[in-house]
Amino acid sequence: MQILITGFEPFGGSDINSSWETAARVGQLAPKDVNIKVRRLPVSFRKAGETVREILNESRPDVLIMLGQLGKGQSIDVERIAVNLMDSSKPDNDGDCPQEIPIVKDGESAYFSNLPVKALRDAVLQKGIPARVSNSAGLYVCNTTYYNALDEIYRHSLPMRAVFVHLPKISEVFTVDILADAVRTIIKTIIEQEILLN
Ligand code: PCA
Repeated sequence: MQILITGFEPFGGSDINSSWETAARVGQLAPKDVNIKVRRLPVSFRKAGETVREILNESRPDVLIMLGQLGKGQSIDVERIAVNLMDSSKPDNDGDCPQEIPIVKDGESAYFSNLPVKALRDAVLQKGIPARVSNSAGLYVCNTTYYNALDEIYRHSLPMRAVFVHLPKISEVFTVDILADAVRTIIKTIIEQEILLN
């Protein structure tokens, strides 16, 4: 099974992003029979779509797990929905700050993850790690990237499952090891449930 994990470069003046640190850590220790590829994405509204679509078409994973950092997050947030809107009060890494602009002109308003988000949350909770299902990934670059990925999958009926997971910042409570453990748990749950399309 091919799994692609994405994380983001640092943004907002920070020199570290928990999503990339976690992706890199999970990539080092793949469960048996699983091939994990890891890619780092730019925090850029303009490049988000092209980058994620290129990566998907190049590596054609069975499962795509996208990670992002949520500064004020206090749990592992399994994102259910991506919406077709970019709106921000803070600039991305290119200095862009879009105001209520659709990601894809005339595209679907929103897409749901095609993975069972509650089952993934429950598995993380069972590990004793705080987790929840979130119904909004925000309107910043994470949502834009998630929407582009799901748009590519649904529009072209790709045999691919995808979910976005927001992680808290790295701290004494949420160490990289704990965040990596949560993501490995999500991977194991997807495999165990045999919820792949083929
Ligand atoms: N978090 C931002 C973008 C990159 C990241 O790690 C977000 O939540 O949109």
